[in-house]
Amino acid sequence: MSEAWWKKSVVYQIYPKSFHDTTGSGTGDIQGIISKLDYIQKLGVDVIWLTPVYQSPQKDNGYDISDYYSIEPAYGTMEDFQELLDETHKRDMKLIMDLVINHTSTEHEWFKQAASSPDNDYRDFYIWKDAVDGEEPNNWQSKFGGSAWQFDEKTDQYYLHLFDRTQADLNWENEELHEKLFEMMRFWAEKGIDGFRLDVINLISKNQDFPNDDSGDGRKFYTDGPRIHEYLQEMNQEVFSKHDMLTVGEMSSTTLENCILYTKPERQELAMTFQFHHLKVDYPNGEKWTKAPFDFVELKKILFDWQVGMHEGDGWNALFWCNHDQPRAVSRFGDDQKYHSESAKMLATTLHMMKGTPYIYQGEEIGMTNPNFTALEDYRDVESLNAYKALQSEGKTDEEIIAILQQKSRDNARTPMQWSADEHAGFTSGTPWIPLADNFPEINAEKTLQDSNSIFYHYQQLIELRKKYDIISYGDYQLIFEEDPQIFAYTRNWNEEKLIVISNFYGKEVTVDLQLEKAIASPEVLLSNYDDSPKNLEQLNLRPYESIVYYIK
Ligand code: TEU
Repeated sequence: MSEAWWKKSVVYQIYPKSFHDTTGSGTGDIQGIISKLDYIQKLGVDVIWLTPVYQSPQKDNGYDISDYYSIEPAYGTMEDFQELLDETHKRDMKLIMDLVINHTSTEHEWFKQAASSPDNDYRDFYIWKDAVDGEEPNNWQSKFGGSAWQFDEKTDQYYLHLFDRTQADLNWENEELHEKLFEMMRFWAEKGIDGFRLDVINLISKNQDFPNDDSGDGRKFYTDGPRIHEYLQEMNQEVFSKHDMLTVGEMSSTTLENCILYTKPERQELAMTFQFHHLKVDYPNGEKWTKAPFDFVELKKILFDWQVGMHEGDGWNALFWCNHDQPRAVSRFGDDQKYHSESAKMLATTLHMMKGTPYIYQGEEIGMTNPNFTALEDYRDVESLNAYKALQSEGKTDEEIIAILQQKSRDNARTPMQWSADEHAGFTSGTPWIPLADNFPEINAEKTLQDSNSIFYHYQQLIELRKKYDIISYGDYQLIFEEDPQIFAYTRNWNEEKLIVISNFYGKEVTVDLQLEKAIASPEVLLSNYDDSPKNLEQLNLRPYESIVYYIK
């Protein structure tokens, strides 16, 4: 059986705005990425995912596209992009682009046309509704706060925006829109890119009755919506199937059942999916904007359900702890102070030994942390700024709100990449568009590369292991010590081989008895984050954040 290439791949996510600036503008650029390709190659990854670099007014850092066919001038030109693609390929890596087709910027030509008159040919590319009793057409809420409807005075109707009001939702009921979008996707595919990450792709099909949601914010009427599988199959037929692509769907509030359908090979929809349930374990009662610890046992349960469910259903997971919308993993689930290196490595091991395709978010490989900004002026993200206003209107003090943003803001992951101990961490010679975390003199790429024991080289080893041992890609998954409040442990089985991955998720020692495994004589230690990890599986004493991979054949 020939397996798809991306089942043995590891992906590195780049957020261009914060990666590397070569012009002194304070904003990263494409030439900056090219200048760091050797660094990325050294890590050993196979694929680079570039978050949006298309022309955009940047209200949501590129997720508001105003022209799908051109490169944002702040990042460079189409020639720069072609050079990036060629240089990536020269290094035997692949490049996937972000595709934002649930919405466009309101500065996109289609929207400008659509908003010019109710009779315009492009009107139906977007979702327009009359007021109901002088109010919004329904009670759906924007993911960034407030109503999902914006009134347009000129044409006396509302348009739908599930995100910012400058991100108008496209109307996927319109067949002509499909043609335009597929044509655009073919344009990029024909340039030679290797795949797409599809932004909130499971939100494109809306319930056409647009009902009020009596018990929520409306998401049940458009999440994994009525025609979503039909649309993805059409997209696959029209674009993906003609190229050997990695396609990863970003699935907002999705279900396991749907993700199996999205990724089961014979259905010909997508290669894999991102789901976010495991990253909501610090949202008590579903509430993001509150300061709260994470629920460890719940985290394990969710990952277990997805590991086992996708394995049994023949689906495929994208594995990740972080991206540009999430806080830094080491600050969130590890210890970004005393056990910085141990806990960053432990998190990496725990995730990379699971079944699926792992994603590394820029800076994760050096253990970048949340910046702990202390002033509102330091924040840039539209979602955080809206949350600030909402929390203020609930009566929270500035101090309380900053404490919440320090934990939850998307800006936590968006501070500039820490390249060196030089000024602005070597990110720019100008003024960075967003402040840096002030720990860059200690945490930076230059330093990490000089230390053979660093987090970077731990990631490098994890990637090498994936290449060497097929069991990591194909083995099954069994969680052990399910209810244990401190240990994250699982086994993988494949043919006659077995992996045991055991991690202490906390800063205090713990002893475990791997009773089940007593029969196993002498396992090989494939990887550990301490240089003298025990080989004896009975009465295993795990030090703070200790994490070990055992291999048995
Ligand atoms: O994210 C979708 C998404 O669901 C998150 O932004 C989430 O809503 C947010 O973190 C609220 O907690 C994608 C992109 O990754 C994100 O950067 C964009 O802002 C969003 O879509 C709109 O395009």
